[in-house]
Formats: sequence, C-alpha cells, structure tokens
Amino acid sequence: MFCNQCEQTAKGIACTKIGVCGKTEAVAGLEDLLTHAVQGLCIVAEAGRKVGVVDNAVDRFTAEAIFACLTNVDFDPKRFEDWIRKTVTLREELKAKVEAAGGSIDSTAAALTFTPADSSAGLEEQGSALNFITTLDANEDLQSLKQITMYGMRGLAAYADHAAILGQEDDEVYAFIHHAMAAITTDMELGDLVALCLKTGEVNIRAMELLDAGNTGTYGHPVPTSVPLGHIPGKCILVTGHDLKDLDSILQQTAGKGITVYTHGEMLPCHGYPELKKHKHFYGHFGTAWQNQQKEMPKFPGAIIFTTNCIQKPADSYKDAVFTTGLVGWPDVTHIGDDKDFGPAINKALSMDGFTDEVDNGSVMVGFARNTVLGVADKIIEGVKSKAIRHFFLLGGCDGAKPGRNYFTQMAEEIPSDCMILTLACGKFRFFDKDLGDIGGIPRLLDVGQCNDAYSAIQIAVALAGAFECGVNDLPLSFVLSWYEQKAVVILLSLFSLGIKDIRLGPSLPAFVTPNVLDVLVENFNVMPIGETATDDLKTILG
Ligand code: SF4
Ligand code: SF3
Repeated sequence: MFCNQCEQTAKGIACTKIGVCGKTEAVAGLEDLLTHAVQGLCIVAEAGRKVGVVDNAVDRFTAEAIFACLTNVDFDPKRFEDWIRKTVTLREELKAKVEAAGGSIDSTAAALTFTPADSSAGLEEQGSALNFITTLDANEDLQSLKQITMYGMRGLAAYADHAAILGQEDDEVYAFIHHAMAAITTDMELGDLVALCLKTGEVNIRAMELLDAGNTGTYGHPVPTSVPLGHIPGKCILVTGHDLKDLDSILQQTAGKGITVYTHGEMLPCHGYPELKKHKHFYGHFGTAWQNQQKEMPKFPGAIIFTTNCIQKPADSYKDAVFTTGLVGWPDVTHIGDDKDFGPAINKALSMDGFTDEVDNGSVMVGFARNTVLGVADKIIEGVKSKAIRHFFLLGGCDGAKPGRNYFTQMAEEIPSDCMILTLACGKFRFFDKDLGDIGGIPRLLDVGQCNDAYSAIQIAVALAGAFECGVNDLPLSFVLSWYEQKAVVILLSLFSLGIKDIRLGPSLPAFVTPNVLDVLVENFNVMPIGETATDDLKTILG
C-alpha cells in the first residue's frame, strides 16, 4: 500500500504497511481500485454531457464513491467491493447510452476498460498491483498536483453529497467532478494542473454554498445557543459525524422514548439550528475531537451513531454500542441503511444503563455562523474603527493526535484580549471550552460551525472587506489553520481560489506536496507552515 493523503501519514511520507488511521493494506488497495474505476466512469460521464446524456444517479453515485475514500470514512472491504462493481456496471450502462446518443469516448485510459476480478481476493490483488499513485504521472511534481486535485475532490465530493442529501444539487458541481477525475488520467502541463487545483477550490465554494443552503433552508439559520457539556440522568444516544439530516431523523425517531440525544465532535454546532434545537430531548455535547474517541466513548453509557467521518477502530468495550450510517462503515459494526431506520440503535440505547447521575461540566456557546455575526456587523465595524477590536483570527480546521497541535491551544490562549477569534471544524476542541471573555458584549470566541461552514466564515470576511472597502487580504484578519484530512485540503484550495494569502498551516505540511509545488504555492499565496511557537507567530502577525 502507499497512502499519504492525510496529515498523520507514517513518518510524514506514506503509510506502506498499515495506515496510522487503522486502514488495512486490503482496504487501501480497494480504495485505489475504486478511485481508478471511478475515473473510468467520470470519463464516460464527461463524454455523455457533450451529447446531453446526464444521469443523476451516476452523479450522486460518483460523489458518494469519491467521498467513501476520504480518510476515516469507511474501513469495510465488503462495501468497497460493492462500490467497485457498481461503478463498472454504471460505466458500461452509461457508455451504451452515450454511444446511442451519438457521443464518442475519446480516451485510452486503462480506467475505461478496467474489469473487476470475480473474487474478493482477486480485487484486493488488483488494488495492490495497481500502484495507483505512480499511475498518475511519472513526474513527481505533476503527480503531486494530481494528488492535490484528487484529494481536493474527496472533500468537494463530501460536501456535494451532504448538500444533495438535503435536496441541493448543481449540475456544474457534478460536471466538474467528472471533468477533473477524467482530466487527471491524461498528460497535463504544470500550469494547467495548478489551474485545475484552483478550480477545484472554486467549485468547492459552490458545493459549500449548496450545503449551507441545505442546512439553513431546512433547519434555519443557527442562533447563539448555550450547550451543556455535562449530562442528565437517563438513556442516551450520541451522534457524531457531520450529517444534520441523520441527526434530525434520530431526534424524530427518539421523541417520547425517554432517550436524551447528545452530540459529539463536528455535530456540536447542530445545537444552534432552530429546527434541531426545538427537540426537548436534544440536550448537550459529550467529548471532544475524533482522535479522542477510543478514550471517551467507553464512558458513554448509550448507543453511538457515526453519520460520517471520523471513525476510529471501536474498542471491544463499546463496539457493540456503535452504529454507522451513510458512507461511514467499520467491519462487523451494525450499519443503518438508506431507510434510515435507527430502531436498532434506539433499542440498544434502551437496553443500556444510560447516565445515572447529573453532572454539570459547564457549557459552550455555538451559533455564530454568518447570519448571527453579520447581524452584529455594525458593532464589529464600530469596534474596529474605535480600535476596541485590533485583529481577527480564523483559528480552525481539523484536530488530530500530533503533539504539535498544542500550538493551536497556545495560540487561542495567547491571542490578546483585544482580538477576536472565529473558529470552525473539530480543531476548536483544543480551546472550545475556554472562557475568553467578550469585546463590547460580543464573545471573543465565535464558533462559526462545522468544517463546511468555512463558507460562512468566507461570507463574513467578504462582508467585512466590503464594509471597509478593501480586499480580504487587507483586513486585519489572519488565517491560522490546522489540517488532517481532505476536506481541509479542498477548503485550503477554496481560500487560494479566492486569492487569500499569508495562511499559516499546521501542524505539518502535506506529504503529497513536493518542494517545487510548495514553491508555486508560496510564490502565489505566501502560504507558510506554523512556526515553532504560537508566541513567536503572534508577535509576527500583530507586529
Ligand atoms: Fe495513512 Fe492517512 Fe492514508 Fe490512513 S488515510 S493510511 S493514516 S495516510
Ligand atoms: Fe474533523 Fe475528521 Fe477534519 Fe469536519 S471530524 S473537520 S478531522
């Protein structure tokens, strides 16, 4: 196996025997094989669009299959086998439709004629024999740019899938996914690949916009909400991942059953959505970021439902309480299918002890997405003009296990009291429960939401730039971002596509970015690694 797509990749180079995330060699090969097969489907889908053949089932499936390969989503080889076979079936059916419509498929890519082996073992052999990354390009810089595109596509596909689940789709997004996945099977020049990476970021803004419309259109705009970090007595269910519709279904199906629903990880911001928070049995938040789940989840006395990434190997002590749904999967863990009947998880929760005591661990505030923040824009603008607010920091992104991530805790603690911090995604769990006070009644720490709510943060930055009649780069705003998986990769590409410069990125730079490609990014965007200490970086930022 050779996988270097995430920040915790082995030795900062690649996982070659087993994933640090727990991914087996077999699953790594199957993910490669699925990506290869999807490229074939995308070549046909792109050719189809030229003759008016567009198949929404193919569009949706493509996004799902690409999302399935994102870090910490699915570890179940059986499901990858099914996806690989379905990809090839769809490819052949679509090929027939395209040819019948007079289209031609002008490609000699191996992905176009790939035939899956009959057996599971045969598929695994095909996956490892593929040496997928090396097939992208012999030139390591071009290979690097193709990897950036492909990993960006995983994040983009994730957001497009979430948006589609809430009824928000745009054919331009699917068309671009097909185009990009097909394009990286061809020989491309460095400049064209850089442009493809930036286009990936640009299209991702559209995907996040669709998701924002899906979330706010269905559940209302988030409002400032206090979320308890303790618990109350009673049976309980913990919901983690990113999927608001799954949470809504769980809340509806548990109503009146004497079950309290708690959020975990990236579900925390859901407490701010009016149509979710209205449920009386939707109580509080349990635990911190994904990498602590093996330590924290054994202490949760109820069922645990994963709606998306990040899943880690469930320890035996709580594995039978774990349920997966959507694209997330783990071998031998009960998977709730597309009917979204959460009955098995509810029955499990009812059979467990639940919490027997009441514990008050304080609370945190959520609900500071674009609508709330822009609702007090005049106060913020006044604060900047009167110098009550010196600087804004966007301090967020993914969390992870590396000790170097303490930088982000230190940064939150040391940012001076006349500066505001916008945060989002699971990186916030390093400082989410710190009382950082307020400036003129506005909390200094504003939780914008999940990683996809980077869209909301961008809207806030653009609105502030408009109010000050300057560009986003001219605002007193610094981006200090932590990354782990490929949603963060595509968000970074989105920020680049907007021309945002001087982003600090940590805890380490991606292994799949070569020195030459990094030079291009530094030259154009002055992206830089976080420094040794937050103290020094703060001095530099604030002058
Ligand atoms: Fe390694 Fe990350 Fe790939 Fe898992 S996803 S195998 S940890 S590089
Ligand atoms: Fe976190 Fe996995 Fe990236 Fe949605 S939950 S940000 S790491």
